[in-house]
Amino acid sequence: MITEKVKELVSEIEAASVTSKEQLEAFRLKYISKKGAVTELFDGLKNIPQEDRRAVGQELNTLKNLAQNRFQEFSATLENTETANPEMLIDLTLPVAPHLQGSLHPLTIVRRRIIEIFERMGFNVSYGPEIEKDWYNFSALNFADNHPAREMQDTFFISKSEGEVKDDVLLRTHTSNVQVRLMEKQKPPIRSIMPGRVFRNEAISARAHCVFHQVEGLYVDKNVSFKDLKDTLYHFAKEMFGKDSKIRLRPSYFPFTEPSAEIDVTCFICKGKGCNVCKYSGWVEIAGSGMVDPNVLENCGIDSEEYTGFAFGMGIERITMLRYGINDLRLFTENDVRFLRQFEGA
Ligand code: 2U9
Repeated sequence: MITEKVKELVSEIEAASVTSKEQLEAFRLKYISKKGAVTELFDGLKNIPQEDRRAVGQELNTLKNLAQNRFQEFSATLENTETANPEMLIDLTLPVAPHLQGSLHPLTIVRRRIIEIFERMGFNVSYGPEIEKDWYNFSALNFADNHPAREMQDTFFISKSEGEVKDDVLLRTHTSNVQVRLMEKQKPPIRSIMPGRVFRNEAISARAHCVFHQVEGLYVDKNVSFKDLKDTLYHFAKEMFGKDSKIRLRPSYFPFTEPSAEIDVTCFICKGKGCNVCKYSGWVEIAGSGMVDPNVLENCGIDSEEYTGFAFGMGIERITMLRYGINDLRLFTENDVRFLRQFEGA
């Protein structure tokens, strides 16, 4: 009787399969635990006649070993499959790791905004080379032969000629080379802005850098007037710095424009009351500008009797520093993430 029960259990245990912790525990309870089937059979051993007890005891021991070995096998396989399958180890109830979003560089944010404002006024965007010939950077723009910008201490030269003929090659000191190239190949009307990188031979400090960014602009057509220049820059200032902004023009001098003017905007930090950004004047300088000198138009193949034009130029670093209250130019190139992260979502 007991031998039949043992045979039954042996085939049951051999056929058993366990694929989860719950099934493993059920197996343990059913066969191995103090109240399990094997223990129950051992308890019945005392009712077996003395002469058979030894043989049955051996059968029961074999059964007990089988149950324990199967239990060990099952728990080893379960452990292996759990570690081999990493998904089993992921705690799906944990909060998700924060998703770090990159941010645009502040100079990119401001350059894009400047472009957007002028595009809405009908300007397109033009680009040109950073390595340039003397003609496009200086001579066409009316720079005198002895102008200080042509000296080594102000401009990075790639090659410099010794004699009369100016065939110097240099890193452009402004994006005005793009205007010259544009006028050479396109008849007016021309209404374009020129964003780009420019180079000057300066020692790096909080206020100066040897590489910086400009946006220049040019509008050439019949009857373009100084009023058009004023209206355009007034609209730009309102869009860029707030609708209550006012502008003022101060007389200035550039070789390529006549008359020339510096453009100031009412300080958008203190609203004109006076603060350390505007040095207690209520105004901050944002651009230079003027009517394109007739000599420059002629140098670029445009009839100065028929056409007039205005031009302007601004430093993107300067506008960005004003807008975000940044006090050191070097922050733009150091790539310190503590600085850059402040522009997330801007
Ligand atoms: C052509 C004709 C005229 C471009 C101009 C300025 C005034 C100017 C400075 C602002 C700050 C450069 O970044 S900065 O240092 N620029 O003041 N630029 S008018 O006039 C031109 C350009 C090209 C053919």
